[in-house]
Amino acid sequence: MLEKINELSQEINTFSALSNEDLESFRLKFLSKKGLLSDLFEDFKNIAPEHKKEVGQKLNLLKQQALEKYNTIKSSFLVTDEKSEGTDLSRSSYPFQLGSRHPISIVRNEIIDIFSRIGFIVSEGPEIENDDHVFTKLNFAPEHPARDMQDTFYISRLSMEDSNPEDILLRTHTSSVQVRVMQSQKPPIRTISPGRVFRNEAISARAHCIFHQVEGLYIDENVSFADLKQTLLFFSREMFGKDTEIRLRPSYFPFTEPSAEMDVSCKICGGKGCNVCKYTGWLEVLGCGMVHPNVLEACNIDSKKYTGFAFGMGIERLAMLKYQVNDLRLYFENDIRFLDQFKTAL
Ligand code: 2NM
Repeated sequence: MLEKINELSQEINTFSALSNEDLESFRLKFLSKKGLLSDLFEDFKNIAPEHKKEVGQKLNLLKQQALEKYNTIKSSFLVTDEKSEGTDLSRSSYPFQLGSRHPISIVRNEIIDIFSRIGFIVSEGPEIENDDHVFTKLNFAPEHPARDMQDTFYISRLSMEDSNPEDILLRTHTSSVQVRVMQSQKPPIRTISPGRVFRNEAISARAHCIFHQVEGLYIDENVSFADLKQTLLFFSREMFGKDTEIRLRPSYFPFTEPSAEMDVSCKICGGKGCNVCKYTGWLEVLGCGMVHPNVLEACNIDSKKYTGFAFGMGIERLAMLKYQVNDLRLYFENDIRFLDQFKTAL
């Protein structure tokens, strides 16, 4: 009996388990009701009384040894299980690399924020549009050069000679969103539509075939050019600082009459002239005007009763002015060295 106990003690001592199954067979072999220790305790009843003390002690020690082994291995398995469950092994190690918002998103959010404070609501629409929403309802003449394949990306064009309301194309401005708003809502309308637009341009430091716009639209009774000017002055001072001045120069757009382009006083040199404003003291920021009656009528809004103003600006251009970025392509390359510089921005 003592020999058997010694033998098992050695086996228990050298036992190691790689898996829960290994550990379970250990339990079955030694500690279960039909296990070896149970057998030994059964045999113990037949031991001669003079040996009972010694054998009993050894047998109890053996049982203790087996239980300790079992519990130690079991708890080591539990710890590793818990650890690996809560640990993302694909995660990069310390220090964490924090991301940052893209400058285009920062400026877009800032524009949305400013206009939402004076009651403008964001509206969105599809990037893949038709001729009707992008050109015809916006008072573009049938032969307008913007409809040319040289300027617009067509997905399908039914007739190569004439534009067709069913032609499918990538929107060249987000005014198409505002056509949808005018068609589906009654004035008063106060909305801005930020989004991506597409033009068939050769890519350079100053031009890209994809860029971002925010367009604004305000339609109600008695909306005047003075309302447009005050709205744009408010926007410019929120965006560029409270000392900012604006000026409007006459311009032309098919969808507005009269039309204008707006400059803001250069905040880099305070209007004295520098290389950012090309020594003029002014920076061109956006286009605007009173919505053309033809546009209102095309969208089923009574142009005798209602008037409206609209404006449109390029987000890339505003971000260039704000952060003095001199190459548009930087916005699209996602070079970490460029993006990292906006970490402290909103
Ligand atoms: C601009 C300049 C002037 C404009 C017009 C409209 C609409 F849909 F109401 F007719 N939305 N945006 C507009 C007017 C856009 O971008 C330079």
